[in-house]
Amino acid sequence: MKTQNKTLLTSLLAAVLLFSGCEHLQNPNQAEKSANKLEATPKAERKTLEVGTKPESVCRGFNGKLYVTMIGGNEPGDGAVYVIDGDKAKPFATGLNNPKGIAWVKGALITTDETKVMKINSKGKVSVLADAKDFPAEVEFLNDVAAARNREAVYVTEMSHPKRMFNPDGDREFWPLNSDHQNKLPKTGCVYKITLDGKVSVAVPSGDRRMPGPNGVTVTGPKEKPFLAMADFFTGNLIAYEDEKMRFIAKNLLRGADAIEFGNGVIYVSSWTQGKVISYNRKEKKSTTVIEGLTSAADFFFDRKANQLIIPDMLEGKLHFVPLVN
Ligand SMILES: [Ca+2]
Repeated sequence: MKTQNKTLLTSLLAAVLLFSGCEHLQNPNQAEKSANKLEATPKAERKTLEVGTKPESVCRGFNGKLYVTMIGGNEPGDGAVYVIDGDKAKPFATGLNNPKGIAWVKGALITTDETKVMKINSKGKVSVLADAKDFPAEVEFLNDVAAARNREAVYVTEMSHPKRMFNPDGDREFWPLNSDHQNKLPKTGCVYKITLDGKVSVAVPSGDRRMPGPNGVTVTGPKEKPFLAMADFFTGNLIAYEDEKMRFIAKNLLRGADAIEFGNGVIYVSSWTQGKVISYNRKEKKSTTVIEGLTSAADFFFDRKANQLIIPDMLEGKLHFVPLVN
């Protein structure tokens, strides 16, 4: 039993992803009526695509296509980035370990891979953008990647290790909020900024109890004054960081929080442990379910042009295309 739980936990660790800031890259093809075709369309359709073992994050990249990080199994080098071509998912870049967040910037896809950040060119060639030693503090579990608005840098979350957040005897069961276990979390979660020539700096510092384990990060706010917003995996808090200050957007909104995206006057948030995606109306302080009943809703892509979410269900090996109603 314990072994099974450990296996689940291992899957979990591998899984936690985030939002990727690829929103301005739409290049939708013709409206496609067939339920099994994959191109983003102006008229989005609800559909599901089987992609392989442990898809974690998705974004739009080269040639307007969708690119998906695939954690794969536990063997070193069995992780990959797949490209969605028609209704097939095919290897695009291989030899990764456990890639998680992905975002598209100028001339490259950027993905986290455990304690490294990798850069992938248009041919699928992988190089190291930032190695563990390039960070100003120890990194354990790099997760989400969001592109800066000028697409010349990325923001990457260091979630700190999720193994400390779960009861090892449970099935993806978090320790209770405000428990001793929460108090013992190391508060090393933070967000880094990495330029496309590999310079690493702290974008959101660690040490705040409200954000022990940031999973998702996104760039939001007005054009002249953008700021970062994070979804905390352990607490379910949504946090903004602006003018060097952290503040709540929502407290304990959705534990297991993974992706976070702003749009349509709401905030979309997924939960990896709860297998659901919600939209949160901040003015009304009201959550509405977008989709539920998944096993592990990971780092979805908000396809603004087609007004749909593309949600990896990591443990089921699927991508769900979910049109938005508003
Ligand atoms: Ca792997």
